[in-house]
Amino acid sequence: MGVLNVTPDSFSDGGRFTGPDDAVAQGHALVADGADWVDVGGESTRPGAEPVDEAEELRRVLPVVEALAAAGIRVSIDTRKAAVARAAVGAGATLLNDVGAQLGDVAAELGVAWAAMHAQGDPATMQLSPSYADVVAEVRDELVERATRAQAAGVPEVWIDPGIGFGKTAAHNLALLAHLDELVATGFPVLVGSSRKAFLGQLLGASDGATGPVGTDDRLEGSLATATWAMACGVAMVRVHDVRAARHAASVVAGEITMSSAA
Ligand code: PMM
Repeated sequence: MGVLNVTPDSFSDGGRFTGPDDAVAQGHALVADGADWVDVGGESTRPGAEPVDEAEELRRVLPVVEALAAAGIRVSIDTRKAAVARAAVGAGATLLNDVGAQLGDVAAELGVAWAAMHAQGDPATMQLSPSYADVVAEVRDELVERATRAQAAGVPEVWIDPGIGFGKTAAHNLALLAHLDELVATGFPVLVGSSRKAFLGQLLGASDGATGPVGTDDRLEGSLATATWAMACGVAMVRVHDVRAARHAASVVAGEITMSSAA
């Protein structure tokens, strides 16, 4: 799943694709690089981000969803708002990527796939004091409860996502990654988004012996390491900015050897 944020303020690609034409071109580029899905988002959910009003979010995402879906690309809509989800599905999106895990009923009503992502708190405050007694069990149990409810309500395809970085410390993120097998064992297809996230900046900075984190554009090794690990754990989809590199890693994990390359 390739990330396409049509926002001025996302932590990594914010401000790069604010005009519809640039964003649509980037969506095509993600697919050319090997993405199966393009995940279009119009509201930044980075820590401390301010909420965006519905009209503005619709203005950002709808032309992009419409153009990419019309070109036959599988589009997911990354939103926390039911009205944006409905309009995006009307424009051709077929997966609700729901970082609040609240839109299961909307997915059921619309008859589209739903990805329920775990978050503790809202983006504005979620990194202030994340707290769990047992992060792996709590995240798993909450996701299974919501996913089971959505399935019963008639959602045709339900994904679960541990929500790396959403109300989690670096230690919480690492614990969730270390125990991805527990999410896979639930039987729901698992989606993981670790690409370029802050905890990777911290780990890579420490690896360099630096006092601070490395910048968002310098986190490829950590993004690939975590994506590869996730795939090896049986995760069905990774949400990434660097699609070509992740696609390469996926082809190695899957052992996609053709006759010509096997020689
Ligand atoms: N992370 C972000 C946004 N949307 N959706 C899912 N399902 N999983 C994630 O981990 C996730 C997400 C934040 O990253 P971005 O600002 O690069 O989009």
